[in-house]
Amino acid sequence: MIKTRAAVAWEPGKPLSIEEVDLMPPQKGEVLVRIVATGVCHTDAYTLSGDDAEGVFPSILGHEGAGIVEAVGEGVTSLQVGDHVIPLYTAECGECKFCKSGKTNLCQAVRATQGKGLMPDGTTRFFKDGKPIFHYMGCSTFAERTVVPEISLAKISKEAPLEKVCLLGCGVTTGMGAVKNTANVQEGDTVAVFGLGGIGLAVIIGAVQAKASRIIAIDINEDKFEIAKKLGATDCVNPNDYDKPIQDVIVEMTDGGVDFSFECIGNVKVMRSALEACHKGWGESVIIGVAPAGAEISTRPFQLVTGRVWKGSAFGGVKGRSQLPGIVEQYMNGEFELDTFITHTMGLDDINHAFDLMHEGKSIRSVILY
Ligand code: NAD
Ligand code: AHE
Ligand code: ZN
Ligand code: ZN
Repeated sequence: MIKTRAAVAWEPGKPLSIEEVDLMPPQKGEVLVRIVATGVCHTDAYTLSGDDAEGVFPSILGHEGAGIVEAVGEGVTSLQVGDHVIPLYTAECGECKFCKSGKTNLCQAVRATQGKGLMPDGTTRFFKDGKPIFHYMGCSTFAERTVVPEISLAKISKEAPLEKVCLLGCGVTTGMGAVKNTANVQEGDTVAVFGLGGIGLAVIIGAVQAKASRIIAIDINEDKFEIAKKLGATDCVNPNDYDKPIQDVIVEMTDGGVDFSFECIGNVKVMRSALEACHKGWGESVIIGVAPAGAEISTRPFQLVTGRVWKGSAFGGVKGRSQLPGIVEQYMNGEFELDTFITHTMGLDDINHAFDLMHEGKSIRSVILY
């Protein structure tokens, strides 16, 4: 066993506990990674809250990290000690029906065990006093050292700053990818973005890259508007300023609705607004936000009959092993920035403060530096 520092989620709704845990060496097809930095995403807070249908406890959360390979298990051929990597919650085996389909990034090779907090062989690598601690989304980046399947690691340039590109492990890739891969926004299209956290702001970057003519940024926290405008939002709207539904406001602003909308909150009522803010005949709405267990979406079927399209996007439709290294290169070439997202940095001991800042609406991303 190796010792590692980790933030353990012992039970839902309780602060994380920073402690030393035991970590088994990587087994067949697995890799030991020293995490250098990790972002804190709203999905970590969602699972910690107890709202996640797949939430299991005790577990080590975190899925937006970057690190360095320290050891490889038997049979690992694509990675070696010293490689720089980003853990993937959407693996890419290249061999399953999903990978081969050319239609989706949702590799299923390890998804079933991953959703139960287990490694592909059905056991855990983390222990405390001999008792297993569950993994999270196949990543568990809130541990200084973690074990991850080989197919759940993207090998990236050693030149890339890990304390920044960790954000490409989830939030920024998700938002930009949803615009490019899921929606395929074109020059001149109009876009509405609901929720201006790390995901919504990355949607704005993607929409600017796609040369959208109008980017309407929507949030109930007006503190988010300055960054949204800096990144390229053309209009900022607070739904609380109106006494009619926000979809009616957007439809009026855009001569019938936007070409594309993105829900980046995880609120099923806002998902409906985002769909109904789309233009009759062709408007498409992409759900990115993750809603609590049991929540359901609804709208009048007439909304779809009359040409609006409802879609969803996971990890921005990006295939992690084959495409993420290229996205890291794009960042290195200055095609987009990450600094604006990083409003706070802190050590692992202060990780609960990162959750507080998120809940208070004061941060975009807190990055934990080990
Ligand atoms: P965040 O908490 O940083 O941002 C959410 C934003 O939504 C905040 O600015 C908040 O003020 C705003 N908001 C809340 N309620 C609102 C309302 N009623 N109307 C307008 N704005 C409202 O969260 P994040 O890290 O950006 O994540 C956003 C969502 O995306 C979460 O649900 C997260 O779980 C999900 N997510 C999904 C994927 C995916 O692959 N599908 C990836 C990452 C995150
Ligand atoms: N466990 C949840 C589902 C959570 C979810 O939808 N996760 C997104 C990524 S969020 C990253 O911050 C995702 O990629 N989903 C596809 C997948 O295969 O999980 C539940 O409802 O059970
Ligand atoms: Zn995330
Ligand atoms: Zn696969």
